[in-house]
Amino acid sequence: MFEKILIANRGEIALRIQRACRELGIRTVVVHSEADTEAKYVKLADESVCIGPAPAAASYLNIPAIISAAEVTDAEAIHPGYGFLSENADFAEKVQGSGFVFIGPRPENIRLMGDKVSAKQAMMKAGVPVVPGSEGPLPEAGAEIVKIARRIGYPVIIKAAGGGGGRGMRVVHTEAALVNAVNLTRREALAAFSNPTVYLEKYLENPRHIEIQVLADEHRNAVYLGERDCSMQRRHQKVLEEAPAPELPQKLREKIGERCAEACRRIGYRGAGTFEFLCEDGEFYFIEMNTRVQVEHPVTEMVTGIDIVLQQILIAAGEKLPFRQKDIVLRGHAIECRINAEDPYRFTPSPGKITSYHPPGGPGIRVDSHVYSGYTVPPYYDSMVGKVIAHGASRDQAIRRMRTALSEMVVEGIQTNIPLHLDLLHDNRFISGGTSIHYLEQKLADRQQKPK
Ligand code: MV4
Repeated sequence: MFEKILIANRGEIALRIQRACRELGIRTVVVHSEADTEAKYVKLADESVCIGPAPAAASYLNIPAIISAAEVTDAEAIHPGYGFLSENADFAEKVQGSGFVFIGPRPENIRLMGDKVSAKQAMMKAGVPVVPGSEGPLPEAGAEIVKIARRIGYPVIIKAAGGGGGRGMRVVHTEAALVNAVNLTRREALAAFSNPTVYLEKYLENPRHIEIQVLADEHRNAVYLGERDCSMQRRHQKVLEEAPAPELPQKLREKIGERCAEACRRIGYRGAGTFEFLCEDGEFYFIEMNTRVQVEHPVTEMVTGIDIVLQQILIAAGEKLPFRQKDIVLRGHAIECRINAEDPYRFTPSPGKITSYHPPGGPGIRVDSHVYSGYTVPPYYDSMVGKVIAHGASRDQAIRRMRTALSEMVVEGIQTNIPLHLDLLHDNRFISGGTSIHYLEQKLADRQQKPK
């Protein structure tokens, strides 16, 4: 096992990774920017190295500074967390090339999934159901593009191969608008991702966003840890996630989960990963794969009892998975509310000093947060200040526990989205379960029209 791991991230996930290291008796090095010097997890780490000024480009994305920090502190492995460099294949390669272990997938697998066209082709080959579409990059010739779209049927969506997470997409409803939309998306893709490659898919009008968590080791063992429903989102930012997905039949979960695990074996995947699907009318359609630990991993941990971050470390150390598929049983229901420092209905960021902080507790409640009374939320990074996770025997119990937790939670000095969460937790459509990816935005738009 490793003696020392460097954590190349900040905020709640830096603390989360540190806790897993402690459990394993591994010493920790935290790298941080000048804006995070006072963060609790920096003080809790065995060692810390300031790697640059506040802007992420100069610190958390500064590859030479991070590798130098690993060298001077004699760390053996680097955990990238989520965001920042976590899905940067060049970083993973440089980490390995400098003699450290990258706690994550092989660089070639990160690269494969980073290109959404090659990811989709690999998944098709591995037997994972994908959204019907161009089955590769769109050709140059307008007539060819028109043919493909006619075969698929309108509406279609044009996506950039270098995009993902909602960036570089355009919905097209008519043939008259098609070629123009493709050219526009190509130009935007070239500017944003230095890659003009685009592809086309059938546009699904009202899907849910369901993702499958997998773990795979170096020895071609792979398991799925069930799914998460992440449909409750605004502008591609997830707000509330849950596991399992409401109303998903066990047979379907097993079928799609097994396809994902098998795909991992096929491509020699290593580490934690997430297969993202759109689900409509009982069908799963693969869209993208994330090759990192995700923000919402705790809901899966709560229903499976498996520590995903700890498993990432064991896998990186070359160990075999300590369980098989039949050992993985989903128990009860878990919901996560992301707590953001922002205006709950205008969504403007609200950084600043937290003057008073009282996290909730009680049965089934977990809080993953790095903040404390007196902590100042810096304005330079994303606005998430923590996550509250509620577990219950049933979805109804998880919802009730979450309502109690959020109503007793105190965060003063900054604005948070806790009022929005409490509103959602009393929303009849949410309570019924199974709302689509458009539900929250529609609800917020309705609210704007007739304020309470
Ligand atoms: C789609 C889609 C409908 N049809 N693809 C947005 C994020 C990126 N991961 C893929 N996205 C979508 N792809 C087809 N063929 C609708 C979306 C989408 C979406 C997906 C997941 C979660 C939230 C979303 C919000 C708007 C659009």
